[in-house]
Amino acid sequence: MGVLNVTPDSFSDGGQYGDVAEAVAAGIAMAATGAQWVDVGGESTRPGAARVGLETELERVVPVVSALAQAGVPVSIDTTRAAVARACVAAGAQMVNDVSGGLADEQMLSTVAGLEVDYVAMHWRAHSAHMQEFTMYTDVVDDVARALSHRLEACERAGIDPERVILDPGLGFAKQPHHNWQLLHGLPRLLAIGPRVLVGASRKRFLGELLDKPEPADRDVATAAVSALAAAQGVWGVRVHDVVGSRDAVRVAQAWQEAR
Ligand code: PMM
Repeated sequence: MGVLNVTPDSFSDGGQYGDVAEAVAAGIAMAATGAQWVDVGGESTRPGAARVGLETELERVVPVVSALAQAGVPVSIDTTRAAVARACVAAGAQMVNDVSGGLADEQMLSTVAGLEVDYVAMHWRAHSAHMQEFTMYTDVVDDVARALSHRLEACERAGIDPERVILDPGLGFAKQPHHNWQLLHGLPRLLAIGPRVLVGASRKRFLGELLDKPEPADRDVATAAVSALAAAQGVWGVRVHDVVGSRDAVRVAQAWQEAR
């Protein structure tokens, strides 16, 4: 899954695209180079980020989603708002990627149930402005697995087909660096819950801290390493900025597994 942030302030690629046409061209290029999904987001979730208004978010994402869908690119919409999810599915998106797993907007799960699209439910504790105040865990793998199981139950109660749900541990969201490593090591426990699993490690700070690389764009090799290892564990997808590196990494992992 390629990341297409149409925000002025995302942590690694904010402000990269000058206009809709540039963003659309970047999304088409991601699909052409191996992204099976392009994930369009109009609200930065970088730690400490303030929220954007609904209208601003809609103005940023709907034209890009619409043009990509028309070009035949499978689009997921990265939003915590039901109204944005609804507008983007109407514009052609086929998946909703909700970093709050339905907790930020009480209309989200029932809206998604009615839209009949795939739904990513990520582990989340608070909006980005405050999330790093909530990094206490008894056992992070156990706590996140339990929270994701509860979100899966909430999805089912709202009428979402469990086959449509994808779970995501939410690396970097209300997590300290060691929590992210423990969650990666604990992927088998998350996979055992049942649904497909998505991992979003791309360019995140815990990789920069490990390798002493303060620039997010210098973390793509590390990201590809995570992609290979996560693919070998059996995750369904990896959400990345550099599609080519992770596409190659995932292919290596696949060939390795298939030789069994
Ligand atoms: N991370 C970010 C944004 N959206 N969605 C999912 N499902 N999983 C993630 O880990 C995730 C996400 C933050 O990264 P960005 O600013 O590079 O988009």
